[in-house]
Amino acid sequence: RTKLTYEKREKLANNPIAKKLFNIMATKKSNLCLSVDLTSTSKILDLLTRVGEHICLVKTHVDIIEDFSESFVTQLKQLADRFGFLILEDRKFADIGNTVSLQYSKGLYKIGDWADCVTVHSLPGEGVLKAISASVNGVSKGVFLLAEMSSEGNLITPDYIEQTVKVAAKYPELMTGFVCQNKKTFSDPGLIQLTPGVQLQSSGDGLGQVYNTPEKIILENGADIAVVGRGIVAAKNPEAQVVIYRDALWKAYAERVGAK
Ligand code: UP6
Repeated sequence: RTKLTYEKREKLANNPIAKKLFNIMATKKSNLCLSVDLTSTSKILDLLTRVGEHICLVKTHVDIIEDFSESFVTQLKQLADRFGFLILEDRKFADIGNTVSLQYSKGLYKIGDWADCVTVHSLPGEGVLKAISASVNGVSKGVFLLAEMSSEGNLITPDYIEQTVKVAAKYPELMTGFVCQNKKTFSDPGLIQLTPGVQLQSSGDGLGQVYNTPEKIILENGADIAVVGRGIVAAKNPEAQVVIYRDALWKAYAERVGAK
């Protein structure tokens, strides 16, 4: 899987969002996902206006925003169209299927209306994937299933990881990829490895987060898309940092697949 180019893997993907992401990565030469963990809509929109051209995906935590509105969603989607990136809502759904389908489609956020893809925990079992599959009902949407976490002392075991990958195989149309940390976690080249816990300046945050370098996560750990949050968002000059991360990540990918 990790030796194949994104162009080749686009053809092997079943999920339409995975196909689009592989295509965007190859076209924009960016395997960088920006995690915009900010609490104000104007700050999020402003940052994306400045760095959108360098990213393939934006990851939101919509429930930390203090002034959420429908107009925010409209503007976010406009930026996504203008700069050619997709939107991942990192909701980490983890309840019984019925509750998840309500959380996905209803409430204040109506995540299913605007997010191209969402993150989901496998903990509750297959029902959560079944529920999202039913809610999506043929529209082009995707799921990144959490197989591993970046945080120190997390309770995920090798058996949990194996069962997670197994259950995902039953939903090829829905699965965009896995949130995970290791290249051995799954082998299907049509799925995307999304890896958080990436920073150049620091090795942790004092609250359990563990950081690796762009080179390590792409070359050793098999990441296809790297998630960078505070490394860019909290930097003095995010425009400069975004280019540094994008270049380092792309260079590591090019080396991995043996491209010039
Ligand atoms: N995230 C992780 N680790 C995981 C899964 N998700 O850090 O295993 C998410 C966090 C945060 C982002 O919820 O939004 O990725 C990482 O941000 P950071 O780069 O600022 O640490």
